Amino acid sequence: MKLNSIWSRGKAALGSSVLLALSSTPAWASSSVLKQDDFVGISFWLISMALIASTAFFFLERDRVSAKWKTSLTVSGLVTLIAAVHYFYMRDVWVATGSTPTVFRYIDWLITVPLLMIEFYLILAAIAKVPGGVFWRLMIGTLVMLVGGYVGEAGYAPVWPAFIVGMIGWFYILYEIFAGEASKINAASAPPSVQSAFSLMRWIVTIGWAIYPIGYFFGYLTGSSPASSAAALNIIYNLADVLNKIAFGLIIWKVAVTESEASKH
Ligand SMILES: *C/C=C(C)/C=C/C=C(C)/C=C/C1=C(C)CCCC1(C)C
Repeated sequence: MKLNSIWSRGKAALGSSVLLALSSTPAWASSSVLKQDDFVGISFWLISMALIASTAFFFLERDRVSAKWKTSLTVSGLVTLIAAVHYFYMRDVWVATGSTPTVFRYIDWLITVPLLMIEFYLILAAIAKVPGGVFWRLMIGTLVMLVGGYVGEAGYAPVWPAFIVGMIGWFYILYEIFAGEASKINAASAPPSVQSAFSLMRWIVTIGWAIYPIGYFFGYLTGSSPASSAAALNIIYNLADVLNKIAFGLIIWKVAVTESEASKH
């Protein structure tokens, strides 16, 4: 057997055992069973499966793309893997208590949103020389956005000022990818397939990401109690994550495959 195929079989076996371990229900949760009409709970379930399947897909598809695109697919798979683990936990909490601890969404975001930002840097770095400043500006914008949102939602700061700080962080990211250095590098040196991926990705960051501050707005800034809108908000956030994590990853997968095929000819 070739070393290569031993390696890939080993990887597949490792992958499936990790997934099995992650998806088994812990003993303490056995008393809370998902009800047939609990649509929020069902959406947590469905999306955790979609996240797991996407993770396997992105990791396995690494074999198909050329070396410089592999890191992008690894990062896409890590995003969906980390989110899946949070979804399993959030689903259990929801089924047991009927509420979603905000803190778990934010822990998820704190890890996955910087990774999504790194994807912009990586797809440009695969085709051009990109200064480190692009990377750091995207990171700083992300942190300001999330820390602002968290201190507001968790009650450490008044909700309005915290929201505004968070919005400034997000606008800073939008500036960087629409008009800043990242966008200029893309316009100047990216081949058409990278440019179209870059443009789709930035629309996701504009429209797909807008769902979260809209949720914050209706949950905290209109005077309605967050508890009464919890079910609707959770379903909205869950669907948003399908777009912002899985579809985002698929766009990167597409450009990685297209560019790898092109470089073979
Ligand atoms: C996979 C998870 C993603 C892509 C989460 C994204 C979260 C945001 C874009 C949150 C944005 C917020 C603001 C722009 C203002 C303050 C409140 C936040 C944190 C909800």
